[in-house]
Amino acid sequence: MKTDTADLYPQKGLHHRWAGLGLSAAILSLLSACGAGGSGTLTGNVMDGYIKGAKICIDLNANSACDASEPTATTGVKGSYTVTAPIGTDLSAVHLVVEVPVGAVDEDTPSTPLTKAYKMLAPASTPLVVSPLTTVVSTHIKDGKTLSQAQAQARTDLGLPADHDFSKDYIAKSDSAAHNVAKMMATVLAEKVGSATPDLTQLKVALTAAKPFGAAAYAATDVSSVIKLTQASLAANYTIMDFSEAAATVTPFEGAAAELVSNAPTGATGKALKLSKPSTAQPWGGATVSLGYSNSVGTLPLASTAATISMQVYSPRVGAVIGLKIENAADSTQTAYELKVNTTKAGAWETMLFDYSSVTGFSSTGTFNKISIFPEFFETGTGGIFYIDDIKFVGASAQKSAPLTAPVAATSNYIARVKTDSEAAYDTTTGKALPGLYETGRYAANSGEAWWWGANYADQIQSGYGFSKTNTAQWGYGIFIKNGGSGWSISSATNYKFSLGTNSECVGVCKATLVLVSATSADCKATASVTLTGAAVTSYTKALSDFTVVGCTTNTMTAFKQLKIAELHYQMLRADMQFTTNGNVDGFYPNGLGVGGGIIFE
Ligand SMILES: [Ca+2]
Ligand SMILES: [Ca+2]
Repeated sequence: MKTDTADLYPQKGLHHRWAGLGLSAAILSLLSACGAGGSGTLTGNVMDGYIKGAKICIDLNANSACDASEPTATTGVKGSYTVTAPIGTDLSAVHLVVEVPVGAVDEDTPSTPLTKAYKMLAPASTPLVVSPLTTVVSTHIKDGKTLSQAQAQARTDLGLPADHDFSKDYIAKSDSAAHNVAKMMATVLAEKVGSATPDLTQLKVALTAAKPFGAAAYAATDVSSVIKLTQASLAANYTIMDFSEAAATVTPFEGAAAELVSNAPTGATGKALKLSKPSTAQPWGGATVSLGYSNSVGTLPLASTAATISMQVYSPRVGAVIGLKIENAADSTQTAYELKVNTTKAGAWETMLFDYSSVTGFSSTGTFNKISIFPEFFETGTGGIFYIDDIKFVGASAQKSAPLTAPVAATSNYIARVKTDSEAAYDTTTGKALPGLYETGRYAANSGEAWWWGANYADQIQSGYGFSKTNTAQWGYGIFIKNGGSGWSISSATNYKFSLGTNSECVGVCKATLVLVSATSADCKATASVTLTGAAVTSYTKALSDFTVVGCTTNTMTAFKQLKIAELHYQMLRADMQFTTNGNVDGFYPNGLGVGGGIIFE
């Protein structure tokens, strides 16, 4: 602040208020005599760190934005500013507004211009400092409090001491504790208010978001961890597991003990995980927590920019190492990632963040749907009791996919096993009964175009083979398998497995189109395609989530899976055939498609 300048604060109604705040004699000496009006020059510093390149104005029309008609300045070195109020302005009734643009420089981090815009306020009657902290004071004044009431409430909200003076430059005073709180609050303002014109509702939302972190920021020796917690609380998130789910299970391993309990220390919501590791346990003893088949949870939507998991942890001691591992529940050969974080509280809940983007070589590629927790990871177990609750994914609002489910059929995964008697038996359009209720057949717009039609191998049926390049009116051909009953249920399946053969000329070129026809309506179906990769009968797995649904009441795969499936089709469409290698002198090109082996939804 500039106590050495001859700045004037000559406003009506200011003297009694300022005197009431106990401002120093040095500041009071700056005041000129009050008149019944007159212009007022306001000067001070804008900060959380000093911010250069921000716009500041006197918000005469109280819309929390700087309008063209309002006295405006740009902050200079050390965030310094000077603006002059018009004659007659009642500074006790207006606020200063600071618009911090992208690219402004915070002298805390001078080499990294700010990447997020935000706004700050301060009562114009106390203009020496405009900071994230004064923004809270202004918020309370706008909400109906007097200046002194607002200052008292802001101290409480932000965990500041009772004697904190909002008009003192905390940087000049080397008050790093207050500076920490300001940094935290600036983070919240950037995230919750941003460049929008903040109305009272937005300001209060920001304040509410900041409240849980004020005291921790004030007490922190390194505020970066508090900032990270603040950012995590502001980011989109979803609950991976809170242990109250009906499907919640825990599987301890390597000597650790774990169970789900309803009597965790106050602060848990519903059930929580109770964990301990005796000295006899392996250093890597822990527990896998899950909601589905194969110890899975919903697949994490990991990305390079969103790879943080938060957990509520209740530790018996400070400095205990908590490990958290993420891996693929269905594929143990996929790379897994482990992180260790130390507890910072004893006998109290704390939020712990596990940011996998900090792991050297981290890649979000793959499926991560299994979580294991390690108390006293690679420490000698003390047998101390740990509690875990509310495991959340930070940075996305929904899981990528649901936890795994068990394979559909208990006795056999096969819903159809296609085995033919003779070629002739298939050379009809009405199909042929399979063992059980199933029926199979083939179709084409013009089977006369095919050179070879309806053959059979052992354990396999084949439909068309050679097709003419010139008959472009024809779309192709298909093979179907029908359920003779009410249909197959695929509601709990994730994948569709089947086996197709083709001729060698098609390998890597031709595609088969897959069609699932619902039992509800022949128009309601799901389609996908696969590139044929082997001439011999080759097994393929297609994720059901890769299908496109058309013609149904609700055209989503989630809804479609609730319908029963009446028919399975495998088609070779003309657009997906190869017309490069000629198969014979009659002008037919080999584009065969055979179905063999089992057909499985699991
Ligand atoms: Ca304005
Ligand atoms: Ca819980």
